[in-house]
Amino acid sequence: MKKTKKLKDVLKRALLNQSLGFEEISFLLSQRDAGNIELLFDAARCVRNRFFGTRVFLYGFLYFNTDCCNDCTFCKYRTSNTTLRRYRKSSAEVQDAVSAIVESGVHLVDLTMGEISSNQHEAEIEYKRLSAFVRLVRKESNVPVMVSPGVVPCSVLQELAAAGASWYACYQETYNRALFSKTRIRQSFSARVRAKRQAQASGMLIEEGMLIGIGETIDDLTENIIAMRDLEADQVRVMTFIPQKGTPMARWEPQDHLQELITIAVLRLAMPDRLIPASLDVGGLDGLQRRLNSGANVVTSLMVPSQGLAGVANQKLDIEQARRTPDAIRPVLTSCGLEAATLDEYRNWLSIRKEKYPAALCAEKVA
Ligand code: SAM
Ligand code: MD0
Ligand code: SF4
Repeated sequence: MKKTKKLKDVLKRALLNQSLGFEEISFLLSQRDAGNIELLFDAARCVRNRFFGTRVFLYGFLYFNTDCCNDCTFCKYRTSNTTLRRYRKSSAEVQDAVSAIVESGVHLVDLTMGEISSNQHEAEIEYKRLSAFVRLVRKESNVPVMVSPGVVPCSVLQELAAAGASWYACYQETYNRALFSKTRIRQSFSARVRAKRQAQASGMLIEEGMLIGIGETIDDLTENIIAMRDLEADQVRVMTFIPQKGTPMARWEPQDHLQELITIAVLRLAMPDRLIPASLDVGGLDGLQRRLNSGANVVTSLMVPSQGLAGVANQKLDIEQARRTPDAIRPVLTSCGLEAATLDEYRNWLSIRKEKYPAALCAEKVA
């Protein structure tokens, strides 16, 4: 009873647009009672609707090169996983895939690849290809572009921004340095943060993200949310870790996704005006409604069938069945009282957000 009273007080503060501190965020993340969790979701939906109305943005996902030099313990695409069939799509294949995903009606194309070791000739070729793909999407459509190449040199970020990329996505996964070193093994924590700041300074918006179920505590999740807010990330995501065959974490207990839903709601209350994804890559079409009902306002990892492209957390789930397309998700949006935005509405949101945080101001943040 006392807990419900405290919960109502914290939710009231969030609904009044007051900033939540560490203790409040951690208290919200710890909710376990079904009735209290519903109160949390109600508040998150209310805040989302206040900032975004009934409109949802749709992101297409295009994983064009699944080679990777890194060895993240949670990821199927880690370099040590030799059981995997990898692909590197040709320019012609990427062109076809871009046309198909743009035609399906998405508001953004997310060009994703594994990380390439930085001082190789190969890397230069792949970065040039990525810039060319950004230019291709911009030339052939009005659709904004996100790039997800992992950590890349500052000059590459500048080139991607010049090519017309609006977004740089790079997920820290955790702000607990020890847990980072255990999972993103042999990678630099600070280089990953720095890349995001450099992207901001180059004029791109940034997406930050965290994983649930990799050995973190509630305090770690709280720190993640505060770090995302301090970074002024424009889009903030949380995904449940899905165990992958052929990796060191293959036998980890699969999670029930409830902590992800709670965390989506808390992200919404802590950062009301940010974009928050419901990823089809984690829970497929069946998992979409509950993610939207937790306060998400973007659907990510939309893909069209017959392109020979893979997802990340789930390589195949729902793709060839055409259950990850704008048409397939529309009834779910309707059932949540939501609808797809227009492309103009999305472009407007982007330009307003970019004006608020001009690159010149962000440049001061680069260490
Ligand atoms: N290679 C780039 C990088 O790591 O930044 C971009 C693509 S990477 C595959 C995109 C994200 O997928 C990772 O940052 C991680 O959050 C997520 N991911 C990878 N493996 C996952 C898994 N098994 N379950 C859930 N999410 C996963
Ligand atoms: C997603 N599978 O949206 C994609 C991916 C990378 N920027 C995004 C994790 O869920
Ligand atoms: Fe490579 Fe990204 Fe997977 Fe890590 S998460 S192994 S960097 S593809």
